[in-house]
Amino acid sequence: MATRTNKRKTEEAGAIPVSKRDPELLRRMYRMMVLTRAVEDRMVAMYRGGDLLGSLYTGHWHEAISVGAAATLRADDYMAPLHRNAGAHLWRGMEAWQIMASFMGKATSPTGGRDGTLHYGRLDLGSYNPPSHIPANFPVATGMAFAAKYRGEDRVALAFCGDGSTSRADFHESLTIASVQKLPNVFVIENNQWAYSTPLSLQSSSETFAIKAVAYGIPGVKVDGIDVLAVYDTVAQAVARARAGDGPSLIEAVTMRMHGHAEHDPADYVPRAMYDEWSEKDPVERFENVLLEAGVIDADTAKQVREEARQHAIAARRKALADPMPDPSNIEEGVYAD
Ligand SMILES: Cc1ncc(C[n+]2csc(CCOP(=O)(O)OP(=O)(O)O)c2C)c(N)n1
Repeated sequence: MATRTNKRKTEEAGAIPVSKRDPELLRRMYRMMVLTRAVEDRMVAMYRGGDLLGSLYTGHWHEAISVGAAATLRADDYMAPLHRNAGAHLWRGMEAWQIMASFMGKATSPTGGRDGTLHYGRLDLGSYNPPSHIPANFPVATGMAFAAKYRGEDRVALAFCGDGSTSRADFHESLTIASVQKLPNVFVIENNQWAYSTPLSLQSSSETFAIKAVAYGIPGVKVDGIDVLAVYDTVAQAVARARAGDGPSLIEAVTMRMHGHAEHDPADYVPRAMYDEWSEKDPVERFENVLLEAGVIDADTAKQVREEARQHAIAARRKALADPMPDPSNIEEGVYAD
């Protein structure tokens, strides 16, 4: 459920009954969440088996945020994701094997193997490559939104960042320029309790991250980040507001980082009790139960969707493994934009 942090009126997120929603959209969201989990689980095995270059960053327990938020966009909208958003990439049409090829530095990865392995994006899908410095994707999202407004297009730019990223100057600069220029931005903070080893108590003294919106004079909403329908409704409302020319919104979606910062990190600093508590709140399982209870899917369909996702991930690994590494003779090509 969403909690408003300023005085503007809004509908409660997740208030629309499942029976009143488009079943095709619900099933697609479910398939994408299951696929995201299957692809990332497979990639964890690939990391452990030595298939990948460098470390692996995953979005376990972020699936509802990535998929729920991306599902609100039109195909011609923009997205500026970060390292927890494989689900958002998959929703917009990125192939699972392309994500794997990126973490393997392959020539067929979206970057051609020319950038850091987690900096994959597809401009042809309106998805900007995550930058190394976080949240440097926020100023890029304001640039995208400014361009859309300047050209008289009703496109929206959705950007994601973590709780730790809110302590950086580019977060403040982006929200300032977006609010004073009334840019069509939607900023989603994925509050997963930790920024590497830094807990929330050392990150911010604000009651919530959403409340920071008050300083910029824009709506700020805190939403349950494991409830995909609550995320969808909250982001959809912000997208509609941005598209109508009413300016940006800030959304805090609360979840937990269920793996280490990356797979090399055993995350011994996270109290065991936190994992125990959050393991009961699996967003994929939760949505599956919602759909089962509402009769949108049955148990056989759920089993089939999970098995298809597993097979899809296995096939994606096979393709990425077989793909070539970059050709050293042309490695300097395509590095700079003309
Ligand atoms: C400016 C900058 N400082 C440090 C890093 C290294 N780094 C990458 S992700 C990360 C933690 C980010 O935490 P948060 O924003 O909460 O996102 P999360 O990883 O928890 O999703 C750090 C310290 C970086 N990429 N950029």
